[in-house]
Amino acid sequence: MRILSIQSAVAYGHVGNSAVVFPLQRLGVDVMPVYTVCFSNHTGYGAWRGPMLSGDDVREIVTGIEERGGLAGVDAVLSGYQGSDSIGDAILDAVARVKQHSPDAIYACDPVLGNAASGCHVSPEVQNLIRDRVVPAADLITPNQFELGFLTGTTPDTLDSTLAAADAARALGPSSVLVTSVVRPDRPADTIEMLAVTPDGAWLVQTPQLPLKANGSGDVTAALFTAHLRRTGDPAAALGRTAASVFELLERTLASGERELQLVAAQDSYVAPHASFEVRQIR
Ligand code: PXL
Repeated sequence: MRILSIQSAVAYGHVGNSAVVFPLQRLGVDVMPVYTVCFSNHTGYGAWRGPMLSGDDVREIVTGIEERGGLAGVDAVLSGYQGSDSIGDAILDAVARVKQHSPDAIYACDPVLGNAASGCHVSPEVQNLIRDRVVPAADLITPNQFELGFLTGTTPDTLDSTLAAADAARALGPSSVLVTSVVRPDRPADTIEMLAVTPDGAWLVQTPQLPLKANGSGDVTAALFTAHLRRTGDPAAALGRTAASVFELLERTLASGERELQLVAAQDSYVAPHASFEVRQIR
């Protein structure tokens, strides 16, 4: 399997491509990382150093890959946090070119906008670009519940309203939606759920909610689900495997006391997680 992944690079810690490349490689995926920023560390620290690339820089790199024949045989294009609207345009351009060379490729878009706790943390231009142009071009999107609400102009807060919002998001273009955080009022204490909705049905998985918020965990979730769904075509299997791997990664990170994801130490959890969570088909 081959994935073109257009995301951030950080030297210290793990977000964007610096979070997803290793887990994907550990699963045997041939990843072509294209970087959108080259930062010292993620922005969660409030200070960082290093350059942002422009949309033209990203286009140049994708053109170079194309000239080597590297856009053929691509199974998926993956994108995450977009710091500027010129990057969004370059990603859309890359998706179109990959689909010319690889008609079966899917575009998996993590519509990174923010979260319920801290609100939106991308500019209004990027918010509009993602909602109006990027999401409609995607085959799979992986919003959290807050992002799902923004995309659909709704406030999903129960299982029914989250399912309805996922259907509304699918009406925008993407055939599949993974809601990476479902927090419904009637859930058991200290649990969190993920919901996958595809043309074939809807599936829910519940895991313990660990007391930590690690930057990059959403990036790993999106990448693993994309790879497993593309490889197996089985949403329930992809959901269960992703939940188990990410839970173990977070559990190990929590135990370490470190702020950054324990991405390398958790390497076996991508291939053969010990954890196993029931995946329930709800439609
Ligand atoms: O996890 C998304 C992400 C991507 N890129 C950069 C980030 C973050 C989250 O903090 O700082 C540069």
